Amino acid sequence: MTNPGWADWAAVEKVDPDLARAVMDEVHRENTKLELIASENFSSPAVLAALGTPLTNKYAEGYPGRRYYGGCEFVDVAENLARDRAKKLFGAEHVNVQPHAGAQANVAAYFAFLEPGDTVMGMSLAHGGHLTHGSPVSFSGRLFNFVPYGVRQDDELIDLDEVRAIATRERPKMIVAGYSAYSRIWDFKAFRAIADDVGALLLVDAAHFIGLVAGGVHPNPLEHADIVTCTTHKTLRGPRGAMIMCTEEHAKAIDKSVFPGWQGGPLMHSIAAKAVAFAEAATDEFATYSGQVVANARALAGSLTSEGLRIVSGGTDNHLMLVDLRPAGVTGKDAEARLDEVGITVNKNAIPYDPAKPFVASGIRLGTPALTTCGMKEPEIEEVGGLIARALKDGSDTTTREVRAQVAALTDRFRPYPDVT
Ligand code: DSN
Repeated sequence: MTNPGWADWAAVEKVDPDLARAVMDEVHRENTKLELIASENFSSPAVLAALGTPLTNKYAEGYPGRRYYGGCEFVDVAENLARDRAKKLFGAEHVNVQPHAGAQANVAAYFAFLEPGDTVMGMSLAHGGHLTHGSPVSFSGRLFNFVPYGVRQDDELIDLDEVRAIATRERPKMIVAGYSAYSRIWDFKAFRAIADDVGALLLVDAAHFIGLVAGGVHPNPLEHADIVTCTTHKTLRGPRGAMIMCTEEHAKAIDKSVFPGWQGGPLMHSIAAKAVAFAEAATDEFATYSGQVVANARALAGSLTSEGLRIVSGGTDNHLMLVDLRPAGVTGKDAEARLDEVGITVNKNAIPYDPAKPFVASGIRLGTPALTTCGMKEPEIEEVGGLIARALKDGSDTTTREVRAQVAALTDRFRPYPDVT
């Protein structure tokens, strides 16, 4: 096939040099900083190319074969490819690939089964849950009666006895399992049993770890949950977006809630890129990648621990970890700024039972999906751990200069888009 003209970057530079400069600056940033934000990753050139197609032009409200617009025969092919690939990849009975983002997937999934005011359980944001799991500043906490559960103070693991006791007392209509900042494998089976005991639906928000499931290095929540929501751009390494998977029994309710319930026209270019990402995620190369993400996270946690920092719950089984910075005498806010100064991108994060305010926080959250995409393995990740510890312990100009130089040496060898200069 000849190179289609729309993928011509020069056209953007010509029409909008200001925007082109911002994009190229961002690519330069991605190429020259060490990306450790646990929810970020670098999509492949194939995913990026699929995003930049004329499929963005098409209105396709409805679902394949049942649209409210004519001319949908080819976007139907794209959506069917995405749905069928996701079904196969995760063993799902039904998949809706239209949610624009994780929060939209969750709102649609909640409203497929709940009425405002219904009681739901979700992990507290302060203990590693997500805003949409009942935080009072999100629609979820405002519209539903969310009752939070959390982790024990002593070992920082989910307290299943507490989850069971709350469920028995509150009789929720739904239990939401899943996290944005928890570094251990979730006991889906135990949550299923608790949900069954109280007659609740079990929804797993797998946004963070779904790529590890695709890669075969993490238990599959589909084996236990009624509904699984997830994003497609974190460990799964696809385009920014989301999807909902469920049993056949709930398929109609989910589809109706996504459209016309909460969304209008689906983003067909994004759905096309999801299809490409699912094809990539089904390869042996992706399985190897996922295994390396987990191995790298363990290596990073080990290296930080040996530098005297404390990993919440003592370690990690997935792609992320929370680092308690109190032993280093620095706040999460200051650590984020300090690491940015040396070229390492992270986010401050509350740790469980954090005495600091959320905007200051006592911790940072680190993840290995992005650096693993760049090809890093244990030796380089351990070097990154050493650089983080050094930068946090010593803010002198000499250390700043030296760490920056070591970051540059690493990003010269490991960068997401080496062909872009
Ligand atoms: N913002 C995502 C994260 O960083 O985990 C979740 O929505």
